Amino acid sequence: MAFLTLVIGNKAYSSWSLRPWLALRHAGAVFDERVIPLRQPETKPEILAHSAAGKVPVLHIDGATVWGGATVWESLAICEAVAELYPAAGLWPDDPAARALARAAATEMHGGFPEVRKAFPMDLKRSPAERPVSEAAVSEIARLCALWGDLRGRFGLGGPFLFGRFTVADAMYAPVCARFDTYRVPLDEVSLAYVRAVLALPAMIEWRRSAQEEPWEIAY
Ligand SMILES: N[C@@H](CCC(=O)N[C@@H](CS)C(=O)NCC(=O)O)C(=O)O
Repeated sequence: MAFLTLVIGNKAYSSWSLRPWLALRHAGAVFDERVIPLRQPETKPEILAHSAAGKVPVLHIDGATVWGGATVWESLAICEAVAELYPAAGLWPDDPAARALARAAATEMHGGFPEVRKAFPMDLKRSPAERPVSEAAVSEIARLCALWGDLRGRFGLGGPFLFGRFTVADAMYAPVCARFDTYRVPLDEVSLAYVRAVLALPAMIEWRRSAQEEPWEIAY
């Protein structure tokens, strides 16, 4: 048994679960994974058995560590814990100013973009097809592209991600990249290249493959 267990929802639909899973994979962590299928009669009690917050993802850290055992909920807080558990993975930029912006970008995703999330639910079982962009989502898409373009332009020299190398900020935006791909949302060149880089991550490919093999279907 690994000292970390990540409790997640179905890989096809649980965008919040994907984020810390990517961070753990990027860190090279060995962890157990427990999938709780969403929207089933037993979903809520099963999740509540892991976290009183009643949402996945949840990370259990074994008591035999210096952490003395902990259960962490909320995707961004879990990513933070992974960054602390695996400092060598460089899950935040080294430069303090860049790190502050990476945290701001990650937090903006954690608390924002409700229209994009509503209009384009993550569905990794769906064949890619264009979906009209709702008026409400237009300004959020423009903000996403502007943010990505700004960060890539200022910090992206060392690699294809927002701060060059992969960081928690990319983990947080990965589901948006998947949504933009599934619904063929028109993007500028820089944003499209960024989406492609995220989707080409081996961990992302692995997650998508597992998602497509899952038996559960949810019709959004
Ligand atoms: N703010 C939370 C959101 C978590 C969330 O909404 N998770 C969904 C699955 S993607 C969930 O647990 N749904 C089950 C339910 O509400 O019963 C986070 O960042 O982890």
